[in-house]
Amino acid sequence: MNIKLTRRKFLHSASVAAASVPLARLARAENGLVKKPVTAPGSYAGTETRYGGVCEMCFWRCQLVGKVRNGRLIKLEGNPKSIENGKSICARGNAGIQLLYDPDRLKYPLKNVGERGAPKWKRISWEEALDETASRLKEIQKKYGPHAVALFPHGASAFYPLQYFEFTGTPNISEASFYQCRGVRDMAYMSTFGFAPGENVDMANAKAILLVGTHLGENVHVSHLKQYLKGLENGAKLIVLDPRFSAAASKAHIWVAIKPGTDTAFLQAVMKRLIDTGKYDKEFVAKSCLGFEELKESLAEATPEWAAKTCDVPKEQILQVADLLGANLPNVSIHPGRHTTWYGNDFQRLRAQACLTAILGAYGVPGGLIQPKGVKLGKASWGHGVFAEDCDLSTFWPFHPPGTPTEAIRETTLTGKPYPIKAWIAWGQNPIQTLPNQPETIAALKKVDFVMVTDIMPMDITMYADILLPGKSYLERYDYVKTGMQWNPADKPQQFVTARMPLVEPMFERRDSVWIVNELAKRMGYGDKIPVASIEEHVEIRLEPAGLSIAKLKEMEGIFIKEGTSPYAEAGQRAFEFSTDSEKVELYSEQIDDNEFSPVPTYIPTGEVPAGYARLVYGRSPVHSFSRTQNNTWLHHEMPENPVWLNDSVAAKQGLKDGDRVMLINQDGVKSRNSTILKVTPGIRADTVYLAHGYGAMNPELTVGKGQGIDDQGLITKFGIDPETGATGMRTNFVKVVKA
Ligand SMILES: Nc1nc2c(c(=O)[nH]1)N[C@H]1C(S)=C(S)[C@@H](COP(=O)(O)OP(=O)(O)OC[C@H]3O[C@@H](n4cnc5c(=O)[nH]c(N)nc54)[C@H](O)[C@@H]3O)O[C@H]1N2
Ligand SMILES: Nc1nc2c(c(=O)[nH]1)N[C@H]1C(S)=C(S)[C@@H](COP(=O)(O)OP(=O)(O)OC[C@H]3O[C@@H](n4cnc5c(=O)[nH]c(N)nc54)[C@H](O)[C@@H]3O)O[C@H]1N2
Ligand code: SF4
Ligand SMILES: [Mo]
Repeated sequence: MNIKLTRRKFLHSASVAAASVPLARLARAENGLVKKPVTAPGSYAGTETRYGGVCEMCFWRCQLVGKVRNGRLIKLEGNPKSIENGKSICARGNAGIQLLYDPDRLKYPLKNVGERGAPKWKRISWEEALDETASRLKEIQKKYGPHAVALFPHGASAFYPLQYFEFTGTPNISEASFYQCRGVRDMAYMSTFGFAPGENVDMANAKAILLVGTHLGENVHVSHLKQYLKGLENGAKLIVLDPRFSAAASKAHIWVAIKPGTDTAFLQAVMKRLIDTGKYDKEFVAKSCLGFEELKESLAEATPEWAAKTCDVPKEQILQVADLLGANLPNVSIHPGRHTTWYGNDFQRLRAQACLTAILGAYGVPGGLIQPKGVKLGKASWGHGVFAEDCDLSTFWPFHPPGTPTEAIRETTLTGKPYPIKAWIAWGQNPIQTLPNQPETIAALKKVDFVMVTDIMPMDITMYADILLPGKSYLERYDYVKTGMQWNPADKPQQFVTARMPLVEPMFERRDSVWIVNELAKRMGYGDKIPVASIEEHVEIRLEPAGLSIAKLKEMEGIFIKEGTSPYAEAGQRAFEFSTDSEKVELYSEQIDDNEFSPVPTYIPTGEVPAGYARLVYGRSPVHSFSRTQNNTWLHHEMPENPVWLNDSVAAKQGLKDGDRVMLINQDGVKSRNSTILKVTPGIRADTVYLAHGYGAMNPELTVGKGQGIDDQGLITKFGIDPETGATGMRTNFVKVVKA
C-alpha cells in the first residue's frame, strides 16, 4: 500500500476531515498551490501494534495506536477501543510521525552564545544546562524574590513545571489556554452556572445548535466533531453567527453574517424576543435561576430593530433565530465556544451566552449543556505555592482565570513596576506567535536577565532562549492521564481512563518534564520536596484510586472502560443546585455587581473600522495547530500558506484578483513580513478580512515552515484587555490588503 493513498483514505474516514479537508484542498486548488505529493515507504506488513498512545498534535488528546517496525513508528491510527475518537484521527493526528522524525527537531541541550533573537547555538551537556539554569534562577529568586521568575506554559508537558514554579513562589504564570483562549469563557460560566463548561454541550442529541464564532470543521477536535455531525445527521437545525462563510456556515440553516464584535447585542435581542413571546423555560427559570426580572428589565431596549442596526443583519434573522431556539427548547445546544478572547469585552458576551442557555432551560437535558463525569483520579503534585499578596498582579481583574494575565506580566517586565521580573521561561508555549503585540514580547524577552525554553522544535520563541532544552514528544513519553465519558442515550453511559504511553523509544538527548524539573529542583534547593521520582510514578499515583496501573492499562489496550451515569436529569426532576453563591444560575450576579461590572449581560461596543480598512479576524486551518505544525511536511503539503479572504466587491474596487500575491498593512503601518495568496469570495463581509492563525514562522531553522504565509500576530499590535478577566482580545486590528 502506498502511504499517500493511506493518508488520503484516513483523511476521508476521519469524520472531521470530511468537513474540513475539502476546504483546504479547495483553497489550494483555487490558488494553484498543489505541490508534488510526499512519497512513500512501502507496506505495513510485519508491523507490531502498540497501544496507549494519546495524541497531542492539539489538546483534544485522541487515543492512538502505533504501528511499529524495527523500533520505528510508521503509522498512527485511532485506538479502536476509544469511546471518544474510535478509529478516527484527523490530518494532524495522522501526521504526528512527521513531527517525531522531523530532522529539524531539537536533539541536545543548547546554550546561546550569540544574541537573543539571533542565536548561535553551542551544544552543552545536560549537567551544564541544568547547573546553569538552576544557578541563574536561584540567583534571580534570591536577589528579587521568587515572583521575579515568569512562566509561560501550555500543554501536558508543562503541567509539572507549572506546579513546580508555582510552588517556588511565583504567581507570574500565564497559560495561553486561559489568557488567549478559553479562560474568559470559563469565568463567565463559572459566575453564571458555577462551573466551567468545557465544550460539554450535547450536540449529538440537540434539536437546534447555535454556534457563535466556533468554526467547527475548521476547528477540528475529532470526538467533538463526531457529536456535532451526529446532531446534524439527526436533523438538528444549525444556526451560525460568523462574519465569514465558514465550514460551519456552509452547513447552517441560518447563517448570520454578523458584524464582528457585536454578538452580545444579537444575543440580547434574542433573549428579549424569547421573553416577550413567552418562549422560555418558565419552570427552569423559576426553580433554578436567580435574577430573571433584572435580566428582563435590562433587555428593555434590546429590540430587534436596535440589534439589526448594531449587528448589521436583517431584523427578520434575529426573530427567526429566536423563534427557532424557542420552538426547540430545552433541547438546544448553545455552544459555549472555546477561543473566546476576541475584543476585550468578552466576559459580557459569554455571560449573555450562559444566560441564553439558562432561559432556554438547556441544561442537563438531551441537547443541552451537561457535566459529564469522569473517573476519580489521584493527585501527585508539588504543594501549593505561597506568595506574598503584594506581588500578585492579578487582583486588578477580579474574575481572572488561574494564573496572572499575560499583559500584567509583560508590562511589569518592561517597566520594572511594581517590581522587577528578571527571568522568562517558556514551556510548550510559543509566546512570539501566541501573544498580541510581538514587539513588546520581544522587548521583554530582550530585557530580562535570563530566558529558558523547553520545546521540541526550533520555534520563534526558542530564538530568544539563553538555555534551550529538548523535550520528548508526546509519542516518546508517559504523561497525561485522561478520563471522561460518553453518554449517547442509545447506549449505556460509559466512563474511560487512559494514560499516555510511549509508542517508541526517544532518540538523542530528549528528556521528559518530570526528569528536567526534578533535576532543576535538586539544584535549586528543593530536592527534599520532590513529589515523584519519575513521570511513571506520577502516572501510577494518578491511576491508583481507579484501581488501575500502567501495567493493567497495557493489558487493556491502553483504555479502561466502565459503566457511567447519565448526565441528564431524571424525568420530572429539573431543579438543580449550582455551585454559585446562591446555588442558582445567576442571570443577575451580585458578585459581578459588587466588583462594579455590569451584573446583567451588557453590550460594550468595540472600535469601528476606519475608512479604507477592514477588521482582521482569524481562525484555524483544519490541517494545522497554531504555529506548532508549520514545519510538518505532510501538513505543509496540505496547506502551505494561509490565504487571505477578501470580499469580492472590495477586491473589485481595489483591482485585486483571486490568486494574487498580497501583503497586509495594519492601522499602525505595520506590514506583514511575508506575502500570501488572495482568496476573493462573497463569503466574507466587506468590513472583514480573514486568515488562518499560526503561519509565517520566523525561525530559519524551520526548513519547511519558515516564512510560509502571513502571521496574524505580527499585525496584532493593538489588543483589548477584558476588564473582568484580564484576557487579551486580539480582533481589534484593521488592515489593508495590498499587492505584493
Ligand atoms: N485544526 C485545528 N483545530 C483546532 C485548533 C487548531 O489549532 N487547529 N485549535 C483548537 C483550540 S486550542 C481552540 S481554542 C479552537 C478555536 O476554535 P473556535 O473556538 O472555533 O474559535 P473562534 O474564534 O470561536 O472561531 C473562529 C471563527 O470566528 C469568526 N469570527 C471572527 N470574529 C467574529 C465575531 O466577532 N463574531 C462571530 N460570531 N464570529 C467571529 C471567524 O470568522 C472564524 O470563522 O480550535 C481548536 N481546534
Ligand atoms: N493571533 C492569534 N493568537 C492566538 C490564537 C489565534 O488564533 N490567533 N489562538 C490562541 C489560542 S486559542 C491558543 S490555545 C494559543 C496557543 O498557543 P501556543 O500553545 O503557544 O501555540 P503553539 O504556537 O502551538 O506553540 C506551542 C509551542 O509548544 C511547543 N511544543 C509542542 N509540543 C511540545 C511538547 O511536548 N513539549 C514541549 N516542551 N513543547 C512542545 C511547540 O513546538 C511550540 O513552540 O494561542 C492563542 N493565540
Ligand atoms: S483532534 Fe486531531 S490533532 Fe487533536 S488530538 Fe485528535 S487526532 Fe490529535
Ligand atoms: Mo485554544
